Amino acid sequence: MAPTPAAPDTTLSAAIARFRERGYHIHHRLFSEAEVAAINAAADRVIAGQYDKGAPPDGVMLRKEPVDLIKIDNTWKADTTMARTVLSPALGHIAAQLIGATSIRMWHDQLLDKPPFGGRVVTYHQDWAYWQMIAECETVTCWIALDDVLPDSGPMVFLEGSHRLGLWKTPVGITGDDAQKPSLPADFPTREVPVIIPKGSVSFHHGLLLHGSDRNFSASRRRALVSHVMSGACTYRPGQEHMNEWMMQRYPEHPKPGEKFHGPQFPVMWPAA
Ligand SMILES: O=C(O)CCC(=O)C(=O)O
Repeated sequence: MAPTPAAPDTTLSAAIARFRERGYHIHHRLFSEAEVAAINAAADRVIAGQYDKGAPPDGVMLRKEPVDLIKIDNTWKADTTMARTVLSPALGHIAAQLIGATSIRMWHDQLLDKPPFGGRVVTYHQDWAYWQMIAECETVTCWIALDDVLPDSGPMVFLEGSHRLGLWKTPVGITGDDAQKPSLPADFPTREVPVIIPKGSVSFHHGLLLHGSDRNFSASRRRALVSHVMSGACTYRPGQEHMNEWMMQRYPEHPKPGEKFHGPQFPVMWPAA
């Protein structure tokens, strides 16, 4: 019998201070070539509407004509390989260390597929601005590259350090409107950091970090599987529409206002069971 592959060493040290300063952390090749191949095969099945868990994902946006951006939410409900990936303790452990949390829960996942010479501009935004039903900004986005990300394939671009400026104006959807690009205070030290990483690597960013991405101008697909996670201490605050608001109500066990998130919509990722 083949030996079980050793779990990756996900203990961080200096990276935590850099994350606080810059708002992001890049972890190279957390997933192997074989794992990425299996995830991509699973992603194609989910895009084709084949769900090995017998249930659909929570949200499906398939752009066929013209081929644009594919965005599927909560693939973990639909597919075993996707679930194993986005709920992995390795992601949870790294996220926990970055935000100083003792436990991590899934918020929601997202499969993003920008086709060759396609996709669309994702306007600069802060993830937590869309997640105001989480009362505390203790969230991390774990963005798993499923293809080598190239300078012209529409990489995410971070405005380094911008998470320290607090909550910005929420852009009006994914419009591609460059006028919505935030102009930070002139004396604020920042730079644009494109996330050019090989497949299997994971980029982690803070819920307040401003980031966006351009269209895919390359001949390759640019796929990513994103695990949006939160501290296990985060509490539910009603008032903003969100997919998770409707979905969690389907389960008898879900948080009431002011309670910590719990129930099947928000699985624990760390500590590992
Ligand atoms: O993949 C992209 O281009 C944008 C992703 C993003 O905004 C996010 O995962 O927070």
